[in-house]
Amino acid sequence: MRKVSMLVAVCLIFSLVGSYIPFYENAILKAEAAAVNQMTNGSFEQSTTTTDAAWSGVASPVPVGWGLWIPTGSGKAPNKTVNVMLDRATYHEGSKSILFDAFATSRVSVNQSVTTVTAGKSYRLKVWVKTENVTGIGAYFRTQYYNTSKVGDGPASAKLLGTKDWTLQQVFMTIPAGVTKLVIEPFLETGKGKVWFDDISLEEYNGITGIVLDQTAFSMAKNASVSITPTLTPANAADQTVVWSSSDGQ
Ligand SMILES: [Ca+2]
Repeated sequence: MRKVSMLVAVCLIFSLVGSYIPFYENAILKAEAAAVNQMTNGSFEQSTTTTDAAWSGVASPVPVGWGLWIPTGSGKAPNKTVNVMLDRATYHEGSKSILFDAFATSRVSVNQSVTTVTAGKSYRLKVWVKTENVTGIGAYFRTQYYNTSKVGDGPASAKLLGTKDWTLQQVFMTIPAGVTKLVIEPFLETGKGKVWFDDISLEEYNGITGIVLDQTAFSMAKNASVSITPTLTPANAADQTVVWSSSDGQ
């Protein structure tokens, strides 16, 4: 009997469309659209000249609500390789963004801890990014879960290289049990060039944030059957519809 290999693809319906939406789900979507942004100064519009230790050596003003991280040996004075500043000429919204200008290879991030997240709830993190001549590993953002100490890594965005106009990068997450703090870190990882971040929002999200299959590769005989079980996160999501498709109908 001929053996066939099958690729299994799973598509999730992240949004419902048009007239198929019952009135109560429409109400949920509207409520979601009005969700509260959990970030402080995700717009980088608020600045202060009262800097904390993290910003020492950086010309003020600096953004309210944000810390700065430059590891020793990668851009810290006196061997400075990067300038971090509010940029009033380039922004996605309002009149400012945060700019990392790495004139030599740097590792650098700004960071914010959000303590209003709730374990078991799901969130969508949206970040606008612009790059100019970025080399190295790239510009992205990462997230980390904490309670009194680090619990683990949350989702991270794709890494951008080269020159790209404002691009929306977003991730979805369900806060693990025991986590009381989410750290959000726009990042330039071991590279050169300019990267801007702006218009960052973290909002509650009602949809699926993850899917894992109990098996992802197998061989089967033609006309045989096999069961694949998806596990969705969060487990109590209201809409658990999974759409299956095949790249080979034979
Ligand atoms: Ca802005």
